[in-house]
Amino acid sequence: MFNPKKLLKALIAACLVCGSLSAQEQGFDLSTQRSESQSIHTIPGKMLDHKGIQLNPTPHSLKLTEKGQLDITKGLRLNDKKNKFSEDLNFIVLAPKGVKLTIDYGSKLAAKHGVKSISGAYAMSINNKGVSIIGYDEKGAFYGIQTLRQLVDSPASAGKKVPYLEINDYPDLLYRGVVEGFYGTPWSHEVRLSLINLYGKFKMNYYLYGPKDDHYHSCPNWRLPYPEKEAKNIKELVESCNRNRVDFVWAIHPGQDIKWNDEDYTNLENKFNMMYDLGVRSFAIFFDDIDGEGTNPRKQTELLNKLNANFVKVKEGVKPLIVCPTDYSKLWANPTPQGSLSIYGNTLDPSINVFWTGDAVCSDLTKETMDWVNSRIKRPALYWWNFPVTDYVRHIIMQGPVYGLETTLTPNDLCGLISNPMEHGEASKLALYGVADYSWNTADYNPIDNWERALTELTPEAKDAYRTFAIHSCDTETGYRRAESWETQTFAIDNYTEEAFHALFKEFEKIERTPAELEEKCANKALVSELHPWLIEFGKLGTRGKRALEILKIYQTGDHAAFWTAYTNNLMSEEQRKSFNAHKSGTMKLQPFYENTMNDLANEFFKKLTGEIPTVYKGIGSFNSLKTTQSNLMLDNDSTTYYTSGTSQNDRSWIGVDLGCVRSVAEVSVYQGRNSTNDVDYFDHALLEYSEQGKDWKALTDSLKNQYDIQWKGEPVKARYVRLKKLPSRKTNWAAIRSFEVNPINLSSLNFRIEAKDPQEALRAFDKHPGTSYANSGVLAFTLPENTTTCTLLAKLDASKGPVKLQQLASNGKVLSTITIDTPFIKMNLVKGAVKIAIEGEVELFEILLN
Ligand code: LOG
Repeated sequence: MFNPKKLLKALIAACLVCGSLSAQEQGFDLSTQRSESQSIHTIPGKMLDHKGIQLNPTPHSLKLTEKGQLDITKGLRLNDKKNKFSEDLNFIVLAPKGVKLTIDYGSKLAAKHGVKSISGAYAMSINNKGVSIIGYDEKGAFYGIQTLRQLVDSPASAGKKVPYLEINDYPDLLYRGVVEGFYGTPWSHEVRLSLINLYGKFKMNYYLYGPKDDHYHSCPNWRLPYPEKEAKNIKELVESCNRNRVDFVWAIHPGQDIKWNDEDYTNLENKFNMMYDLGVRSFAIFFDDIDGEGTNPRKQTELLNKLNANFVKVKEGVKPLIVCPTDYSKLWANPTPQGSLSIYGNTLDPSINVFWTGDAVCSDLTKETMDWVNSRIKRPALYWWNFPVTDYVRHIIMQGPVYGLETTLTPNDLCGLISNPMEHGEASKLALYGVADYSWNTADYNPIDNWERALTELTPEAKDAYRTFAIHSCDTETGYRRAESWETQTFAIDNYTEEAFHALFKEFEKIERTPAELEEKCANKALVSELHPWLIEFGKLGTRGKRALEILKIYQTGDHAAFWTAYTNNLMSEEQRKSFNAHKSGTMKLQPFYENTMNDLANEFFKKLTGEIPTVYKGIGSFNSLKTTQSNLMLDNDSTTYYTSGTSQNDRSWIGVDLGCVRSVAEVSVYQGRNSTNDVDYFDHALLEYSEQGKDWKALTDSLKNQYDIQWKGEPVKARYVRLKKLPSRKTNWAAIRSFEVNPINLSSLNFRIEAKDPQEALRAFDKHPGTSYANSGVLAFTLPENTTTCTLLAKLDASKGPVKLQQLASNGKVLSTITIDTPFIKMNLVKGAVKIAIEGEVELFEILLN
């Protein structure tokens, strides 16, 4: 679990040693602090029929009035009363003889037209007299224009005939937008500009600039002016924001090395002045993810109030200040009246807005969490939503619906919703489309409908392909969990209908085709290039999923050789796994289906051949994540990989294995932690236990204190389950296990001898676990136990690596028979007098079965 103190110490240490390391290189362990909650909620909402009118955000009131359409084929005659919008109308043809388009704003006028007295509110009517847009203020009129833009582009306005209607609309939340606040490569200038246009189009009004890896925003250069090129770019961003009626908020992140003295105060004010001169009129100070002096809340509020009085309130046109406190999440915020949030509440100028990320770093927006923080900071907080950010799971691309935001909230609960997106700006647009909708019209927010509309809006020419990719690319697997593949039904090999089989087969086929289709059709090439590495892996997932289904059918024909050949051909190589792990999709259902199907088939096959239950164990225990394929990481005979709980341990925690059947257990070893030397994620007070039924547990050891690696050997006991149970202790870290071994086989326990380059490794070919294998090169020889009559090889051949020879030898070393192995599945009868077998050549051996 996240221990801010410890992590931050590491961070500061790294900063001191390495000088100008980027934030992402400073050893800040993002993955451990962002996965507090592992529960996955279903996605509310359903697709609606919008009758060809595609508007985002959803207007508060839209009435199709009398039947009729305004013909705009001859263009529109602009009556721009305040002369402010001529540059915002490039989507229509302006013509002196066209139909009338009146745009005006002002509080009195607005009141007369029933427009709410809220910045951004507007009314629009389209009737036989033309189009009229009345804004409460300039922003309102601009938003009316955005609605008109979408209306004109909607299918309902085909042939340039816009339906007659009345819209009365206004934003619910004051602040709607985006914080570029992630660790990792900051967005490119082009992506930023493209996103700013999107904010304007969808009525978002805040863009906070605060990429952690911009050194002039953060440590070490926050005191210095931007170099010329960067300064010019920022100026351009401000201009683009102004055109889009978006407030460009420049954020500073000085807390890592700030000194609470006059010099640094002046440095800060100077920097603000430099930014002011570039056109910036909104400012934020981020005190997140820091340690040491900088976290002092009294000093923070003093500084903020001083800046507020001397700069914000004094300089022409500067908007209210925003702060991200160090206690930005309930996970570690001090709840007491002495805590920093209460200090903020009591001393911070009421005009200053305060960020809050919720109960955890990445978490749902609820009334409960807002009440909790608001009662302390004494104002409605500004919600910093860590979605769809993926800086803590960079192998993931989050394309799922925007949900987890309570729709009963009002401006009394929060003053705004600001999303922290992915470093992939184009791929984040899908989520921002939802953020815009929710923050504008909270009560009507419909997650599924919004997501469907977003896909159509963003990739109209390639919606199906983008949708197929997106629906299977939502979850973080171990972080802020999101529903994924919700339309796909997977199954176990012994429990499915033909219908489910065919539906899944079709889905995998579709997945296989998706990369080519999206790359070919999608007009947004910048999006395609961000998605590209994921698309490559996605296509491969489609292929191996489809093959897994085909292999299931082959298995049922009973053709052993055909099955084993197809099975081994569909296994992922180490390299394939590496590239999949770097760009994952389908982590919730599809890849687990592939893994489970392949494993189950291999296990069934082993049972069929031997009549024995394979020594394939399953992870069990009190943590939900044990039910996922993640738990295999402690059972894979590889102590460099580990299972991690993803949630805190408590006094009811335990982690164990199910041995598949009652076995005679004589040896257990458990290697705790994420590494072999010094991790904190382990049970520091624990007990090793076993059970036949999984109900009554008996101790195998005494209680173990501070024992990182645990080994037990003794009189065999009968058990199907073995577990490590936590005993009372104050530790609340996550728990990690590198290896949980029961009855590890070793050379001395065999009733035959093995000769190989690495005999210990070669045991994998005899471990009765068809999922493990030994990569033989050179000669592997083994003696035959008495009365052995057949030998079956489950192998995988690689023709490019040369021939593989198998010889049967007599006790005097004489070769009795030689064959060349040319199929991966071989069952052969032993020659009379054979006492030993020698296999020579490069071959991967999964199991050698002697009968
Ligand atoms: C950082 C943020 C990062 C996010 C997700 C805040 C206020 N700050 O835990 O820069 O992108 O988590 O990893 C953060 O959320 N800290």
